[in-house]
Amino acid sequence: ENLRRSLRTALERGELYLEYQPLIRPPSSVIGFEALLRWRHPEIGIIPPSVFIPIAEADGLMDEIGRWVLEEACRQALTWPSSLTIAVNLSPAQFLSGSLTDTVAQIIDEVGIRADRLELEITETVLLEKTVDNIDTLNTLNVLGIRISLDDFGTYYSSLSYLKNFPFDTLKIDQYFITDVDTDSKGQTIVRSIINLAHGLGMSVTAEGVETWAQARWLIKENCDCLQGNFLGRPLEIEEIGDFIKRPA
Ligand code: G
Ligand code: G
Ligand code: MN
Ligand code: NA
Repeated sequence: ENLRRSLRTALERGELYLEYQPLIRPPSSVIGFEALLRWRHPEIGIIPPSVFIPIAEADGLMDEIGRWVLEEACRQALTWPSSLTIAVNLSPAQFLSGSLTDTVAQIIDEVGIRADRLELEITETVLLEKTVDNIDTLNTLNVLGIRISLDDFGTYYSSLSYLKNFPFDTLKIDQYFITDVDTDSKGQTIVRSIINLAHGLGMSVTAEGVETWAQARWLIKENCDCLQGNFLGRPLEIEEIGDFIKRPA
């Protein structure tokens, strides 16, 4: 309740900021970063998004915060080499707001970033309702040249009909499946199938939460297109990005 009140002013006080986690094409090229929202609370310290995003959504603040995230991430990406992409997570409220495509089009225009450098990540939960509208939204974004990733794939209500009906460019396999992918044979069968399915549908695959060399090696062997996780690069502060990009591959 205290948090709720201070979240209302967090944005204007500059307490929200973004970290950037590298997306790696095996074996080691940086192809872009995923923006991850953080809140530096003056008394409590750093509060993770899993704590404050639900509050922001419940209080109707997520549209404004989400807009700020998009603009901030795009401005930041403009300072990087132009081959690098920027991935931004969308909250369900943002996706369902009805104004998302206008907002995104306006921001990329204002910031002056190429649309194909922007990737929007959505989770399956937003697809459960208003399906026809959702397909329209995704198609419009696609026509603009923006790429769409299905985040946290494999958990929740994963439905194969989403893959048939929605225009995703990338499928991000949830960390849940990656944790023991080097040792668990059932999990391996599932991940291998997801990779083949995605490739068959013309999508690329990103593995999330890669924490060990053994996991990375297995995924590379199975033709996973992109790896993300603390083993390859933890979320970075803005000032750390330059060095990370320049590091020897
Ligand atoms: O960074 P971390 O692992 O704490 O993120 C936890 C969750 O918060 C993840 O599900 C992530 O997708 C989500 N998240 C991080 N940044 C943003 C953001 O800018 N907007 C939205 N809607 N979700 C975010
Ligand atoms: O839901 P989404 O995939 O957007 O959330 C990504 C979250 O996963 C971020 O909060 C990020 O901090 C976290 N994360 C990224 N890499 C790793 C990792 O290797 N291990 C763990 N445990 N979490 C990670
Ligand atoms: Mn994500
Ligand atoms: Na995820």
